[in-house]
Amino acid sequence: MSLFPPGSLTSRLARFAMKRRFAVTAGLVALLGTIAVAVVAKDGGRFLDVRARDHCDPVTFGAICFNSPEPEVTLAEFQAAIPLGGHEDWKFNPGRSGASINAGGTLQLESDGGIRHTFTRVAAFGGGIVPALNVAVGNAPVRPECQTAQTEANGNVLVPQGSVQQFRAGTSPLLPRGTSLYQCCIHPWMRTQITVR
Ligand SMILES: [Cu+2]
Repeated sequence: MSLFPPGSLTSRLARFAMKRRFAVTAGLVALLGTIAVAVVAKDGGRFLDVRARDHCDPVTFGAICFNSPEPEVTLAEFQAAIPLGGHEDWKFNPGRSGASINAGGTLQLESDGGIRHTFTRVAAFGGGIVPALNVAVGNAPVRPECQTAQTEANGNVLVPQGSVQQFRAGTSPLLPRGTSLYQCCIHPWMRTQITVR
């Protein structure tokens, strides 16, 4: 993108072309999104780092994958893993065993991948909003929580590429006291649990 001087006609045309391409392929992003999340509790339980991870390869995934920190997994490899439970590089950190944080602490939710994900509090794990990817979880029915607007109030937030979001444990509707289950509504094998104590 630095090939053209900022503001030049060539630069503007290049940006326009990129935007058009993105719009055309945006629908595919949902099919191919990935999350990996890493969680580390620090400061005596007052801070929890949660990552949504993936390793999408932009060359084969196309425009739905960008700024991928580790572009190691091709679209074919990703697709081959769907019937086997979903690609293991698409995950939250902390993983399924989860983590805990003290009430009043800060959960930082960060994208660590090249595809968008959601971080959605669910009453039980289930399917997401992309039928083709629900094969990875035995075609489980779509979770109703995945069909709400993506807002903190709904406990259903989008994790765009490059994003960093913070939520207050015990106060945010996303993080009530007790143990909650979370999944990605695009890649439903991405699951974790967080306890607010
Ligand atoms: Cu995901």
